Amino acid sequence: MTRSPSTEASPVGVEYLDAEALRTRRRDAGDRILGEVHFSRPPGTVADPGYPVTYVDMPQLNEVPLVEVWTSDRVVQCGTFGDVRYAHNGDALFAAISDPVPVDHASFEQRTAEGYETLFSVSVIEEQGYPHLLRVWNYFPQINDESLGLENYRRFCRGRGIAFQQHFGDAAQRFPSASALGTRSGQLHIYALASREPGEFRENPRQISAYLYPPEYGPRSPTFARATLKRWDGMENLYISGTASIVGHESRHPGDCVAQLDETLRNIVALLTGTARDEACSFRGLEDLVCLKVYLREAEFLPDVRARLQEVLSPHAQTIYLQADVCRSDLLVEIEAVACARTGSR
Ligand code: 3EB
Repeated sequence: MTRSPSTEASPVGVEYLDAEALRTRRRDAGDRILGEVHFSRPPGTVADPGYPVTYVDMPQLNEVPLVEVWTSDRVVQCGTFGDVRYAHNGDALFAAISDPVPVDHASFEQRTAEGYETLFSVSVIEEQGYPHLLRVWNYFPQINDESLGLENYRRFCRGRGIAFQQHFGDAAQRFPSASALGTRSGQLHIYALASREPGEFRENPRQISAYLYPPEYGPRSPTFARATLKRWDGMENLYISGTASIVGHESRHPGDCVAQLDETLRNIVALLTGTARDEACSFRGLEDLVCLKVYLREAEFLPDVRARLQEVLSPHAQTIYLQADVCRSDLLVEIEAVACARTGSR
């Protein structure tokens, strides 16, 4: 079996590092890190490395905990604007913002909108020269609880939707790929990858576009694409949104985590093969996934899910398993991934 291409050689890469590998990386190449995301509580006070570091209170189920590290092939420049921290390298910008607003507070929607507006603001994304928002992550507590008569995820979608409408108008074709998951506690965290040159936003032929979901899923449809294709030099990267057991707009296989996993994998295969066909890319299937985050509603699903994934993934794929609330209460598993293929390798 040939080793799947790594994202490391690209202007922007992602790797999941254990504590020791992260220490080494920070020491030897800390000036080529765009950002870190830790899935655990903050480890007390640590020296500020300059680039964005986000601590998400989401239990990690791996025996050896891993940190999500976004890397650059050259020295990055770091900055702050308002509450946003960012790092950029000429091709891409990584930015993160955290807001301590309580989710059940009346201002949560407004604060979500403001968080996005700060991220979008001229000074961060545009003045620095990275107008193309490629991929966004959203994490906050109590995602399936109701506050002020509406589920918090749906309130989040309203706030985010307002910010997108102000920034993009109704141009759904500019929505980035995304994930939105529930944490155990803590702040509203939003982090994002943007670029100087555009990517291609992809939809899934098996699913209705999220921004066209009918109103039964909330007063404002979620504003995200199913995946973003970005070519960095000779590498094709597909940033796949959080993907779950949804066909059309309906959740499938209630109560059956393994059946939901298989439906999710069919959705991911459809994204990969559809993108390969329409964009003349080299993706073949699940073997092209290099980094995955697998969100499980219950830790007890881990053995079955891990066993099934080991059958279908490349042995070189890296996987972080997290216990998290998925944003529809009937969904038990959700997977986000990065696929990578060398251009012309098919
Ligand atoms: C879905 O397909 C499942 O609101 O940003 C997946 C990825 C989901 C991103 C978001 C929601 C989001 O609708 C949920």
